[in-house]
Amino acid sequence: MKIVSAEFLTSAVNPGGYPPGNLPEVAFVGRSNVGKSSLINRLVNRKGLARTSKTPGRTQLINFFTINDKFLLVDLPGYGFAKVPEEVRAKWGKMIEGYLKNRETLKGVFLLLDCRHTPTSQDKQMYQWLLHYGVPTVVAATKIDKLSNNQWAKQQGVIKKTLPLSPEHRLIPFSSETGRGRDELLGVIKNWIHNTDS
Ligand SMILES: Nc1nc2c(ncn2[C@@H]2O[C@H](COP(=O)(O)OP(=O)(O)OP(=O)(O)O)[C@@H](O)[C@H]2O)c(=O)[nH]1
Ligand SMILES: [Mg+2]
Repeated sequence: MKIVSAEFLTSAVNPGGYPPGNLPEVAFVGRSNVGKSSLINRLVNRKGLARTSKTPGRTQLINFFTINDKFLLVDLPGYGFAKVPEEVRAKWGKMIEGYLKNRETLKGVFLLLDCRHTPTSQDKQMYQWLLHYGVPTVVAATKIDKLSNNQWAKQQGVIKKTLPLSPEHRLIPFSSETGRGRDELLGVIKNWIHNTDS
């Protein structure tokens, strides 16, 4: 799939602020700092489109981007950031869950995990939640440029076992630094927005 245009559409906190649901949508979830916004920028090859930061907790709203005037990519706040006050975290949790549960045009979700880390209880919970609600899901391991092939060979076993990853689900290594995994993710998106299996 060729990306010919990518534009910021709007930000929202709750359903009242979502854009009209007239295009298919794909969303990205994962811990704060896992690389959601960077991944979106790399997918569309536009560095500053989604705001990124070294400090976790950068993305605090649901951000919608229009791609090729055909579909939307949705950047969600991250979960699990300890430095955010409890009530703010609860608000973000509600924001994320409310979006995932109620958005009718949502065609699929990428759950992002840092390739170097063992999935946390919140990662596991998010994965189970997506399975429970039957949301088409693909897991991607971010920052793959930080591991050697050998390290990744070991670490992917840990991730698969800890989550635990369902046999029908893929685990795609991705790097927003090198672009590894980009074509695979675009292929998944293409399938989702055309409503076929992935
Ligand atoms: N080496 C490397 N660094 C990455 C990669 N992806 C993201 N980063 C870095 O990780 C940090 C966090 O990236 P973001 O894209 O802002 O992460 P996020 O998941 O959107 O974070 P929140 O908005 O806080 O939830 C930044 O310093 C990025 O430069 C990657 O593939 N490789
Ligand atoms: Mg972000």
